[in-house]
Amino acid sequence: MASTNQSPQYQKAEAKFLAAQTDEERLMYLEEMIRECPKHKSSEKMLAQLKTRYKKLKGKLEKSKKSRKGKKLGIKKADMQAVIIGKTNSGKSSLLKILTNAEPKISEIRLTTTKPIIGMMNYASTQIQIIENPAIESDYYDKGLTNTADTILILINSLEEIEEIYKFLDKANGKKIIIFNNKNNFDKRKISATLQSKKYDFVFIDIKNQEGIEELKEKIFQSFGKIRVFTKEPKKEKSPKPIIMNPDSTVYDVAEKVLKGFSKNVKETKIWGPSSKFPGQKVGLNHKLKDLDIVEFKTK
Ligand SMILES: Nc1nc2c(ncn2[C@@H]2O[C@H](COP(=O)(O)OP(=O)(O)OP(=O)(O)O)[C@@H](O)[C@H]2O)c(=O)[nH]1
Ligand SMILES: [Mg+2]
Repeated sequence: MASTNQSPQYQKAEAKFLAAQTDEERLMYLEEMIRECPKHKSSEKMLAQLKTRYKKLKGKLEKSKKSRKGKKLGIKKADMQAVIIGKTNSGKSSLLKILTNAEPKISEIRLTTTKPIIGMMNYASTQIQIIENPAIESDYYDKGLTNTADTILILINSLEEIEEIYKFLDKANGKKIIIFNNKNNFDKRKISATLQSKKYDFVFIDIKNQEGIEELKEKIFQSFGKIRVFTKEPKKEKSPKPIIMNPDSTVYDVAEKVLKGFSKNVKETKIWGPSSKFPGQKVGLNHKLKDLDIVEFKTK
């Protein structure tokens, strides 16, 4: 593409084209070059070349866009998964950062988060996966992620946002928790009273002042409806980490899980905690457990 005898506008566009960093930019400047290229006989060949190049690049870009859209993000769903959704700038990344080990970019610039960001929250000796979904009003928002999450954390800065966000939840099955982040210093009492009267499950927080964060963590954990069971061996301390079970799980279920299918090897079971009549009570395999029970297995 010799640019001799071309107009200064064309030469400018060409210079920008050559300096471009991305294909999107290249495409934009190619378009400009085509526009600035003289349309007379002597430039015919050159114009044709430019157009071919433009078509090729455009095709390439469209293909990569499609494959990006169709590709699963490869997020491995944990036992307990919550997704944060909300409008841009509502504080989703700030919340993710305060709850988990993730280090998302936080900025007053709109649509800073352009792909889901995963964090892990340690709470009550359990690991909970929390994901920031990009803003609902953007192309980056991942509907599937919200639809499959166990719990949906709806982050808002004003009450009007609730209705707007609920429009995105027609196929979402998870538990919903409304989190009111008081960025604009509304009257906490009034907001809480309204949310309460509408029977929403909600938490009032102020990320900047770290208000309400512990209450929120507890609510998130409770939303999964799981119970924590510690196990122990005779004459030893209980396990530092509980195993996470569904409610109404029995001693048998726990034995199957920790002994990897060898519950038949259990000779005797003792329990401590909320489901026991007294500490160290001997129970059978079909005894139902409660949150924070400790189970001791004596095996053959
Ligand atoms: N004053 C105040 N500012 C906050 C609070 N929470 C977040 N911000 C600010 O609001 C801006 C946006 O916060 P982000 O956490 O990036 O918001 P986001 O929802 O992740 O936004 P996008 O990813 O861009 O859609 C940042 O400048 C934050 O510092 C808060 O409780 N109080
Ligand atoms: Mg963000």
